[in-house]
Amino acid sequence: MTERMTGAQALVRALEHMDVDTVFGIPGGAILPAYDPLYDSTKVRHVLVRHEQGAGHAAEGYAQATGRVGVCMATSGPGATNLVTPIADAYMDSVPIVAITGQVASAAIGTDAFQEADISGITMPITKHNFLVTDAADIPRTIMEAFHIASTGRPGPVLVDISKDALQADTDFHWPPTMQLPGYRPVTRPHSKQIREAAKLIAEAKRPVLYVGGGVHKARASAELFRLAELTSIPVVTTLMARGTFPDSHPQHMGMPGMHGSVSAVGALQKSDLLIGLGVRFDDRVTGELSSFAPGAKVVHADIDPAEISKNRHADVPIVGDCKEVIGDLIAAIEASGQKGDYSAWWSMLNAIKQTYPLGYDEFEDGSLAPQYVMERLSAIAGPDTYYVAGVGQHQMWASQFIDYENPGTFINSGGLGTMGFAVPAAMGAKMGRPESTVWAIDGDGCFQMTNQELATCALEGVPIKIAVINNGNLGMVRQWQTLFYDQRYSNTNLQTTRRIPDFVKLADAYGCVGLRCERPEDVDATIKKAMEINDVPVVVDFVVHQDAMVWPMVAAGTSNDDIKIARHMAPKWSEDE
Ligand SMILES: Cc1ncc(C[n+]2csc(CCOP(=O)(O)OP(=O)(O)O)c2C)c(N)n1
Ligand SMILES: [Mg+2]
Repeated sequence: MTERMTGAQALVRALEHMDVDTVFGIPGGAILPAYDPLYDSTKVRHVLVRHEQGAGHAAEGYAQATGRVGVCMATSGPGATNLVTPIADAYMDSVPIVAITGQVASAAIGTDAFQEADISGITMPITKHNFLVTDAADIPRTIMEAFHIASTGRPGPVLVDISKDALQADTDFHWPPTMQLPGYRPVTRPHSKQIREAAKLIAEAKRPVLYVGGGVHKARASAELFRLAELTSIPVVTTLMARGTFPDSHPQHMGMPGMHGSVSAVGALQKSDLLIGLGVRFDDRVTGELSSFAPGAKVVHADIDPAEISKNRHADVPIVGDCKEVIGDLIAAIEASGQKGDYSAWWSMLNAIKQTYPLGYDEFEDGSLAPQYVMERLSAIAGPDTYYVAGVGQHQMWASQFIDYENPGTFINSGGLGTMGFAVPAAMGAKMGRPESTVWAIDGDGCFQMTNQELATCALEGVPIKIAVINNGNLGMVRQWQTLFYDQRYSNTNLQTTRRIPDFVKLADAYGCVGLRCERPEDVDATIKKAMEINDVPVVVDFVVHQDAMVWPMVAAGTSNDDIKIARHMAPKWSEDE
């Protein structure tokens, strides 16, 4: 049935048909027509954020926690440009979001009109696709296409920029529209010949590793991964984007690889003779110096995005397909062949490395708090059913290293772009998507000061997230690099938070949240338990920690994984032996 309505009404109706229940945004002139029918929608809840960056990260957090498309909305010009960072973030981490922006009237486009910014031009390289809509009749179809593109194939952000006159014009609305995407057909079914090749290499290998990335959880393939791992007895490493995709407690789990990976995970990759890359992109933070990465390994690389395959490292067996299908087919091929590799020598080597070089950290003699201890206790008390959402910096790496992830998707963070300010709004979005779950943001004192205004949103909208501010008084990760590579010349990394500017407890209070402070190891458990008991308002815990805690192990940027250090000037034995 066709109904007569405005473009703005058609937009809201289309969002309702797409089952959107939450939109994060801020209104303004160009998008104002859309906010009027939104006011009446009983299906779509609009969450008024305090900064558009918060809207974008909230959409990402929502998407990551639910597997559905997150939606954010902003006006033209500065509203739209404030979305650029989260759009870039979603692009780097393949997060499905749809960003809807108002644009100046079509007749004014290109005239430097008030609040005009060419947001589709600006976001061209950081969106999976984007649209500029100037005809009301195109709105429903474009919205359907945007959701389809964002959520299928390799997920990613899609921008829909709609001119004000298109929102105001009358049009005929009917649903469903017919999508017109002739050139868009992501390949999900892997090629059977490639699967057989991969199965053959797996049977022949002596030192294989399952190198698991964010794509496996995005394909909802953790159960398949678990079966493949147990069927083959191959060790597993999970990247920063894949933490929880394979349980940390499993004996075959070697940890996280990369710049701050465990010696066992980095060692497994380096010494491997077969890397089975699943939904990974051989990121420089994992490979270190590319030319010396896993030098003896053949590579099977499966990804839904053909552009990733052989981008950084040549794939001997390229497999284009959805990881759920790829892994399922691999299992079938391995079972059919009846062959099983013999990895016993490999396992004795890996188990020895794992035993000799567990993750660890130093306590401080002055009785001050070690940030890693906070993570361990948070992990133990909040448990593996909690969603942990990290900011960017040292605290992010400790959150990855010292929290035990048992469930897929329970660690949400900004991996590719490394966006400070991600945690608070993303945690808000995650909590709105999963209201029944506990959501802990783990933030740095620097990151927290970038987006903590969304505490107001959380308090007013009834989103009781918990935030652990790991307050080391510094831009800690940058300070760590200054310690190691710039002669301890601490140029512009001291935030002077020790002077309590701002006082995070008072700030929490000002935002209608509960603020707690913890400065001594003996108070950590009681403070976390107290925070766990407060479920009606957001809680901010100011964990004042020692400024000199460092993230180890570390592979210095641009150097070889073989040169991993477990502490300053301390290399593990395995790299010296060979
Ligand atoms: C938006 C943005 N600006 C700058 C950086 C560079 N950067 C990476 S980590 C970091 C320090 C973060 O400080 P804090 O939030 O206190 O975390 P810590 O490392 O101390 O745990 C900085 C400045 C960044 N990643 N993102
Ligand atoms: Mg800090």
